[in-house]
Amino acid sequence: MGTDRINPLIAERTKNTEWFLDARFGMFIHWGLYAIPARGEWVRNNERISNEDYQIYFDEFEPVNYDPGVWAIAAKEAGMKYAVLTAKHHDGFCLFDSKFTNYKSTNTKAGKDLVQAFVEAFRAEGIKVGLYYSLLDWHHEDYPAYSDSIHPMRGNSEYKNKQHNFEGYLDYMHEQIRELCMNYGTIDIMWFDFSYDEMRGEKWRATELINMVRSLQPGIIINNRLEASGEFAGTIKTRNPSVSAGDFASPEQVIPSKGLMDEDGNSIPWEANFTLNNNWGYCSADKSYKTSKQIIRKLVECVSKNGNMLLNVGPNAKGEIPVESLSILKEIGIWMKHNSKSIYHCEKSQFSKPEWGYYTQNGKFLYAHIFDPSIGPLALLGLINKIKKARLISDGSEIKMIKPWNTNDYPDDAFINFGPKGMEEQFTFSLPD
Ligand code: FHN
Repeated sequence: MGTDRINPLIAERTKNTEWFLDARFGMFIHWGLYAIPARGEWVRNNERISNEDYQIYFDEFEPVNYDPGVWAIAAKEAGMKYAVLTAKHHDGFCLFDSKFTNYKSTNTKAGKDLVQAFVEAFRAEGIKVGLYYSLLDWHHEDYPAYSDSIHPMRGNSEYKNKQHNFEGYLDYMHEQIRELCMNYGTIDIMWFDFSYDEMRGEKWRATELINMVRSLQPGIIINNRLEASGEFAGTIKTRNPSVSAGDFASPEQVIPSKGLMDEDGNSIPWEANFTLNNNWGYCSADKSYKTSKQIIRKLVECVSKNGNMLLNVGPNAKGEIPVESLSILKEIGIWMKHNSKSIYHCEKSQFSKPEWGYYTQNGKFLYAHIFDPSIGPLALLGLINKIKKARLISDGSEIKMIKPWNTNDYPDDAFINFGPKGMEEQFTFSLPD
């Protein structure tokens, strides 16, 4: 599938999005020191933990069971085509051997560059690799301390009375991103997080940063969060886009109702990121996991609207993906084994959304995803003369196309009579060339 149906300005600027739009499904991995307190990745902020108290987790960090090969196989078997790991989250802890800080995994009992192990393991399974880098940094002394106002802590309250040199922090940030672009081979995605209030775009020296990233990694794609933030993560400026507008929008925990278009109505690449429970980072008490069926429906809905899904796992302090997450990924993988051709390389259909579910389409193949189990014979409004044949995706069996007995009642309708299976099926319709 080409990017010709994607915003021409974005397609022109980064032809790199084609694999991304075909891949449709990726793994997000939030992992770091916060896995030890096991109360989510914002624990340091939420509980106003002091440097001294948070240092305990640095001193303890020893993921004895860290094996990114296990993570990669779980992602592959779930049908995920790319993975994004937090190289540095807001707490400032670096999972990579940066020469600009001592606050890094190689100085902990982990004793290794966790990013290096991640990229090697996932590439070995044929999965593209992305790195998440937090613009916020609660550890770095030159990141502005937060104000005791309505905003959640952006910096470290212990530095509140300290003069900080924000340009110095930006130099640090840019140099670390240079390290990530130079030291780990081909990086397919750079996932920045997040801009806020007045802190966006050139406040991060974004043009300089993006030009550097693209010069070192010409094939990379970059999300929109150097300019956008949570509430605006679903936007990319495309008329006279700035260099740092990003290559894809990044709505969080929601699916845009109509997909995402730019000011001219052209579709823009987007990727909705979701947690499996309610936490990005490991949270031992949070057992509110979504079901595999809920995830699959979200994935289908994303693709039906020209979007991707980035589904998160939060490994624990030992380096293990929680068993509940593994179980859900396995179930998704079983569905993907039979139905992935209705996901990969697919996009929004030329036909309007049916009331019983979603269409996805790949060229002359139209895929019907039936989510409303209550309906009887399936009426395909206005498709009767457009479908050559129909098959059940899971086993390829033929679905007889039966014209309604009284076509006066349903002009141009085609009914597909459910067999005993009846519900929750996916159908392939091959359309005439
Ligand atoms: O604050 C982060 C959060 O911890 C997590 O990384 C999400 C993932 O999209 N991004 C920010 C919230 O928007």
